[in-house]
Amino acid sequence: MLRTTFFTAVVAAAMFGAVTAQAQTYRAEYRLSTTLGTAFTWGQAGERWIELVKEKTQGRINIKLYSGNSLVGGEQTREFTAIRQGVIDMSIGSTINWSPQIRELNLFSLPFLMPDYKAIDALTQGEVGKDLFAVLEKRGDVIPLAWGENGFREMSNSKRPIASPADMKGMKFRVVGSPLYNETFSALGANPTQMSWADAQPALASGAVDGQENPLSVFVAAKLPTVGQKYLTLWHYVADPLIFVVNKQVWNSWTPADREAVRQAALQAGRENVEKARKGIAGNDNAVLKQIEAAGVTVTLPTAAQRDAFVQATRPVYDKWAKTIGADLVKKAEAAIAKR
Ligand code: X2X
Repeated sequence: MLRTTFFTAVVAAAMFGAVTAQAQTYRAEYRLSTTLGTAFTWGQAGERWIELVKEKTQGRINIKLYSGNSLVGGEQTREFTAIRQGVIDMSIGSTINWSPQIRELNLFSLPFLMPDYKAIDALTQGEVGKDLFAVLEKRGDVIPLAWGENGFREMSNSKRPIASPADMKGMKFRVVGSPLYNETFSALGANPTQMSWADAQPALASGAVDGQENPLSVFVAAKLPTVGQKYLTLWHYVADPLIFVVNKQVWNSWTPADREAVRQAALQAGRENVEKARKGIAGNDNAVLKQIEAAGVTVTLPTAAQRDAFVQATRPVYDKWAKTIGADLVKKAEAAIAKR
């Protein structure tokens, strides 16, 4: 009798201890940041990651989505710093938005580095992807888990069809807040202005800027033809992969089994996100383009010679930034793309 009571007490104490330990380390809710919301594939990837984590951890890890970079007042280029500082626990972020803090991520913004989807995959799914994850973990204090995709960035404007750098002369473009974009658009003869996505939409609507560049899926979901973006040039000059990350301290507060569950959830949500981001755009499936043309947009597909004029005009910017990114990393990326 006495022994049984003692045993029960020990078990109870152990169980209670486990519960308190969990209560101390696991928060009731974790904050996941994205730039675009659930009307876009990017925000939908956030919802999916949350759902899969909940399922795979039997509800131990609950996450809330903060889209529009609302935890940093919409300032998407400050997101990475906020993850590092623990203001944001998890994120699905764009390589463009994090490149002011992690210079190697400018790789994907080198003009005309990646000619097609296979080239993106050759980087993200190969050695280059691993190298970038190592950089993020070492210098960024985050745990990178999986790749997603925003897409190839195409240029639109309200003024005229663009088939050459000369057509861009003096045109005002909203660009993302990475200095490489300013230099690229200046090299093309345009007049770039850096602003957040939150500021870009009213600026396009009021005509404060003439054009912008974003993936076709964003162009459609943000209804850019309704704010006068009537000319679209398919030049595929850069593409921005997305990266699923968790703040290092938050990661370390979870059990190894839960970490693995979060990783598997990210990998699955990432794969689904890439597939969704390419749907209607890749290969012969051009449903998205048809939808854009139906909205009265004039679509320009530059010829090889026309495309080459954009490549030549931006080559000095490429060469300059290759040094900033790291000559070895850029060479490795070029070799992986050549072999794809
Ligand atoms: O701001 C943009 O253009 C967007 C939404 O594509 C990014 O966050 C990079």
